[in-house]
Amino acid sequence: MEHAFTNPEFLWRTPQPRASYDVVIVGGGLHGLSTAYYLAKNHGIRNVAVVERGWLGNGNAVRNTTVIRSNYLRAESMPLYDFGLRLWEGWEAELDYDLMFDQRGVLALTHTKVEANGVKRTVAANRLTGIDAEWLEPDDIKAFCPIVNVSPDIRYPVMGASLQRRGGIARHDAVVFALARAASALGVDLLQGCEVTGFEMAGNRVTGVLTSRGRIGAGRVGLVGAGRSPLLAGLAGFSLPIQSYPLQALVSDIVDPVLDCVVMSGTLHVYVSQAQKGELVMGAGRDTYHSYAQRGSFQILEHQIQAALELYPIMRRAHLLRTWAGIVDVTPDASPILGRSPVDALYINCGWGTGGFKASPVSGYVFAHALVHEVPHELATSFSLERFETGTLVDEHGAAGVAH
Ligand code: FAD
Ligand code: PYC
Repeated sequence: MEHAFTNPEFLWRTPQPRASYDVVIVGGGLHGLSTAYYLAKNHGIRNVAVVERGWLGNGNAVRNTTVIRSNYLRAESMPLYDFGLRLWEGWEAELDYDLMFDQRGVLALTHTKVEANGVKRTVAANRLTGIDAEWLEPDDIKAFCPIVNVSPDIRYPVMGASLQRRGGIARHDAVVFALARAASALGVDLLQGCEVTGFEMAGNRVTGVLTSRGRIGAGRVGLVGAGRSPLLAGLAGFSLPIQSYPLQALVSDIVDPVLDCVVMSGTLHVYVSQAQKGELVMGAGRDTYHSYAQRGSFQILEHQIQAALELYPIMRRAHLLRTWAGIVDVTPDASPILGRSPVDALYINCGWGTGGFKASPVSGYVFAHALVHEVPHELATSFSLERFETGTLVDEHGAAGVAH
């Protein structure tokens, strides 16, 4: 199996754009690359371009903290995310790449009775759907993850946790490399430094994209721009029920192995895992103001570190190495939007918000299906844009993992 950082051969094709493509995907993050890969692999559609304003994977793709799990609450979401987790379970072999996918278990701590009841409900819903989920009492948590402070004397004592043992982490930049290589090998053109600045229309139908590298004709267009989706929709003349916020994270310096699972606390706004290299990777709730700037506010960082020191006293000895942020696209129900847009031949894949890394495989899988068949994949029928008119929302705030 090849490894991203020992193999110097990343020769994905960066050609001049062709005059036109069957499908143009706007956005070269994980979901855009995954869509292109599945268009070529599952549907034999190879006359495809991924059009990226910067370099592949410059956005959320490599800014996220790589938590993978499928323990969502709603009947509409669980099959989608769990199919995604099953794709992860086969992806290293399929892409022939070491993604450092590691099913080390994801704990979600609770700190109030209300929160504990909610998480127990999710555990029950997961089990009824065939998704692995367990409820742990504080002593079990201590045994599973010794660095968690389960003392009843802290500000927000731990009242129990859900555990998904199949959950875990992967290496995000390796996933970008692997998908880019696989898509390129199947004939997809990966056009970097190619910003979409407008759309060419014939009536209500999109016929091409206007870019910083010229006009590119398109049979169909898929918008996969994560935090910038509202701007892209605006260029096409419609609006999306999405708000863009910074979401930040940090890493410590490299320390000895102290943590071999992922621990999340939605109430205290902190979650942590330890990268294979040794850094403690730590995230927070999202920032409370809108922005397209890829940096977060200091006050969030301060609360995140306070919470971490309370929950994991051992972290007093760690040093902060680096902080960063990405721009996440948040919908009113914390669920994605997948499928048709108000413009003919223009499809949208966005709104994964704070939780789209785990969905990288399934997002591309179902969106490629929609682009080819012009109807949603059966796993995605509940995630259309129309739900915001009909009111059939899929509220996943409780399972989002980070505070909204
Ligand atoms: P992006 O990588 O942002 O891709 C969008 C691309 O579109 C960008 O490359 C951008 O340059 C391009 N683009 C935009 N406008 C244009 C244009 N006009 N022309 C051409 N290209 C354009 N999810 C989890 O499941 N688990 C986690 O632990 C997790 N942690 C996170 C932590 C942080 C700090 C952040 C910021 C996010 C986190 N997420 C997590 C969410 C996850 O990263 C995103 O939901 C997911 O990466 C979004 O899909 P993407 O990779 O395609 O997005
Ligand atoms: O969706 O599991 C998640 C997540 C963890 C951190 C950010 N998002």
